[in-house]
Amino acid sequence: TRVSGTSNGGGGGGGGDDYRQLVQFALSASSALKIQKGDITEWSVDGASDAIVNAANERMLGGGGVDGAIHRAAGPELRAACHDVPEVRPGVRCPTGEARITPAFRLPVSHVIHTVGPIYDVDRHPEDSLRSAYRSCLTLAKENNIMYIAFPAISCGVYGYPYAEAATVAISTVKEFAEDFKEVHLVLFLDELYNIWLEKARELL
Ligand code: AR6
Repeated sequence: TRVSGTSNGGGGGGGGDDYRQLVQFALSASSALKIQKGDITEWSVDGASDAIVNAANERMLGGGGVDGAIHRAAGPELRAACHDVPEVRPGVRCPTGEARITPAFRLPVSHVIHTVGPIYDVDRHPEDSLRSAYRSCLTLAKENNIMYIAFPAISCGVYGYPYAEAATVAISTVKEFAEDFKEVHLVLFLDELYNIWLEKARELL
């Protein structure tokens, strides 16, 4: 159910929502899924318990893509906080499909939830792993009383997950948590990805 084309939730730096092309779908009577273009490091909801998700790797000490952008914007304190996350085995702080939470430091949100999606061509069950990554983030967010959460397209960059298949996993998993959040945002950096995910949402919601 498409509810409307605009909203005042999320985003940073003021201005209207038009440039983000924000489209809103109802998940339940009191919650919405919002799809928009943009840079997730600028996303926040004023005065609310909010978090962004980082598409990290198992070491959890930064990297390229959205991970690099988040670490640059959060400042060196984020790397230190990640370093403090205990290793579950040598070099692994967050196994694929799991999630860990840290403060967000210089970012405008209160927390960063770090997750690790599958490397599409290497993982033997990429769909299960991707679903598990989304579920782990949403579960951890819920445990921390986060009401507003924004995801990037986990695994859709260097990890090579096909865009449409990833959208199906993301949207269907978010739907399972419809009652638990006020707003779930999908913040998509690339036009092509945004167009495909929006089409998928119209199909599934
Ligand atoms: N805001 C929102 N989305 C972004 C941003 C941004 N600022 N920057 C990039 N994206 P990727 P992965 C999009 O490669 O595939 C890292 O090195 C990007 O266009 O960041 O899960 C980690 O350390 C793409 O659509 O993550 C890991 O080693 C999406 O974010 C590895 O990459 C995800 O692309 C994880 O690979």
